[in-house]
Amino acid sequence: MPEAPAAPVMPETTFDALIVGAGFAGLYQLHALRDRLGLRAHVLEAADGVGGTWTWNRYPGARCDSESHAYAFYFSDDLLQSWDWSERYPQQPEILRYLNHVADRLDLKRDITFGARVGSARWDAAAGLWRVATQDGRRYAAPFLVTAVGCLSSTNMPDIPGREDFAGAVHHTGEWPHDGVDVSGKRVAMIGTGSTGIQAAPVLAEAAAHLTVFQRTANYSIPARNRPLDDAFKHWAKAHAAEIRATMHATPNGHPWTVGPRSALEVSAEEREAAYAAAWEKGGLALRATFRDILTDRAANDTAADFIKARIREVVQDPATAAKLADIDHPFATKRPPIDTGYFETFNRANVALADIRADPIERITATGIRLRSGAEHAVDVIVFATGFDAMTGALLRMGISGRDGLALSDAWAAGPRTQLGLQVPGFPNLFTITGPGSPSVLTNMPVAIEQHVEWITDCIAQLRAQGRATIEATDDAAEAWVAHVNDAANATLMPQAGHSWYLGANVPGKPRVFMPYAGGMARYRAICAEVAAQGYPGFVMAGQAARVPA
Ligand code: NA7
Repeated sequence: MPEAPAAPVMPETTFDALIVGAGFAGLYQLHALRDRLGLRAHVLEAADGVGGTWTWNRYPGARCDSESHAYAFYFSDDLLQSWDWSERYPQQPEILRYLNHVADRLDLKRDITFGARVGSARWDAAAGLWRVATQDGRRYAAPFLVTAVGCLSSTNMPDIPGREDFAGAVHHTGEWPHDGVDVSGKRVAMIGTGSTGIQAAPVLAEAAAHLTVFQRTANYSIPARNRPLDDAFKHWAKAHAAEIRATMHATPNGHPWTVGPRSALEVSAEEREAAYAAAWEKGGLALRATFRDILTDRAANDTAADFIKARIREVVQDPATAAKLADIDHPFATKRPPIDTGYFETFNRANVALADIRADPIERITATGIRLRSGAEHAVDVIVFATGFDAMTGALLRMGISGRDGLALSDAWAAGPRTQLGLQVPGFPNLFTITGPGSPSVLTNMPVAIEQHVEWITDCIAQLRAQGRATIEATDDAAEAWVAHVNDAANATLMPQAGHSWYLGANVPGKPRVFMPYAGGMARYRAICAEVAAQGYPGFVMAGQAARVPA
């Protein structure tokens, strides 16, 4: 038989640095490497536009839980002064507009290739280059590879039997169709009650004929108290940008508020109740910062948990539904605490039902809907999977990264991610992971974490070049010590007590159970990273020869 003609090999384009992803992280990294260091930097982005997670998460009600004036770049006064947010919490389309504004203002799009999903990235030690190929065969090379792929970008689609039999439409919230989904007049099943499901349910309920929320784990949620921002606030935020930035840099979660100095247990019951009631009225994530020990002391946490459960029982009129929604099995804020706009109130609507799939699990999907173990059938037209992500490692492991001696990242991380500071992986020279596992990332207001990583990486590459070195790589010992420290930091909190959280990888079958984000706080982490740089990068090895470039 004649041999099939070999597929044509595409020419390789070489840059000084390749960046994967054009969300917050990739955009700032491109700007920093190109416009501060003068590198020929280039971004590969799978989507057809900038936006990262906000390109894909277009589900009804998609909104950021960080307050808009804090969910922005603070490295540039021009960007701060040239943008106005319209609401307390930004909606997905507005965030996309903001990121396009950033990309246009900094003239970034000319150095981004869209529609380029990375399929492999291989360290070529002889050439000192990362050789990167997109899934459709385009080839690139660069000495530096920076991943800016986000922590929550690889969707978790549960393998429920019978999905292919379903005659209706199936959508995951994290891959929502760009032109929307019309649920009017339809019966909708929504599986999942994390931040996403809690945002989507009220909006789906408004539009659909009927909504059934399938709850495996009951969840806390705090009212967002979203509202339009008035001019006075907009002026205040711009005039006080430096103070807001300083607060976000000083506080553990990178949000524009500080943690209350008192213990929840040192005040009277009345005072505590009043403090929680004030935080509930104000709305938003700051409730978890009412007292300093909510995340570290179980008895203190119980006071916050009991307060929220009492509010759920107050809001939800049907006592049986209220009992299921308030039957929460983990301490408050040990899983990502959602904030909502009318979530619990939604269950007072005549067209909304709650299915407790902890008590009666889903057995299979049928042609007409969802069948539970008891035999109960829910006939629906649309199934919405609000089932989250293969968080923090999923997107990195999907990229086919291999380092020195062909070491696959999936093998290096077989027992869980190992990094030095969440920034580098031993065996993978010149690879930097923005908001990688082992960094504060998802436990913080993301743009704050991203700015710190981008600036550290940029300074590090500048130092390397100034010293005439070609490569930098984390040492094995440093990664070992950092993983131990990440574990210690998690164990100093109550967070590992939520055994089914995605912080631990527990939501994805077969994923190693390792607490992935750094729970020691953004301010402490920032100080550690700064100290490492000031000390000449202990825990990293700089090697090889390159032309010296003044820093
Ligand atoms: P989350 O927080 O991972 O929530 C996913 C939800 O889906 C959660 O309620 C899960 O229940 C549920 N789930 C997951 N798999 C299943 C299966 N197989 N069957 C039933 N229910 C399931 O994802 P989100 O998208 O809501 O939020 C992710 C982050 O995005 C969020 O924290 C913000 O940072 C933005 P479980 O609790 O595992 O029992």
